Amino acid sequence: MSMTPMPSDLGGVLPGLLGLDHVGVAVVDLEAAIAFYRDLLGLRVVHREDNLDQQVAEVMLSSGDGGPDGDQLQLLMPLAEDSVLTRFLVRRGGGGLHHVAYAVSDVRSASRVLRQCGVQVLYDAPRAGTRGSQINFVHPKDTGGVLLELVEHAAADPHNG
Ligand code: V0V
Ligand code: CO
Repeated sequence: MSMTPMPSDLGGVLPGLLGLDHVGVAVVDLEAAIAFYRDLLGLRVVHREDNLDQQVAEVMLSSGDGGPDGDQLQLLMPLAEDSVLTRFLVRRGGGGLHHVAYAVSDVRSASRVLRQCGVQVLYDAPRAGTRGSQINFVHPKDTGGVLLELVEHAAADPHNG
């Protein structure tokens, strides 16, 4: 893992980091995965959505109310054969931990600061995430091998601050 030294004028602190938001798990069979986490573990489905930009079907589950203090699990199944998620599943030969998402108050400034620190942020501008959020990603090569998502929730989202 290559770690880029933080410029001292930035203090090494990402602005507006609010905390862990969700863990993304890639699955081949979405309904089977929902059955496991909902019916066996007792998590609640708090949201479902197809994200055509990311080419994924997505289900958010939580053991709490799905709010900022509750844990959230995001199950992801590809909607297209040439999607990044399909590549991930093929490469791994099945599902697995796909990404870890942190909530930030401002995804543009967080992305800018990381970029200034030499970190590979994937998109020039944020894209559409779940429930009207705006998202960006840090390449796994800069994070110790885990794809990292930055998510800024929509102001009107009642589930998240
Ligand atoms: C690939 N690699 C990963 C990985 N995907 N490592 C850890 N976690 C992952 N998820 C590694 C792979 O093992 C290779 O390592 C290297 O990266 C290049 O592999 P690749 O198959 O050529 O992968 P790429 O470069 O085609 O794609 C990797 C990136 C891609 C990260 C660029 O997955 C991407 O654009 N992700 C952002 C979009 C996304 O993931 N959307 C789905 C979630 P070696 O072999 O070189 O060591 S959507 C979502 O979360 C939403 C909507 C939401 O929360 O609201
Ligand atoms: Co996500």
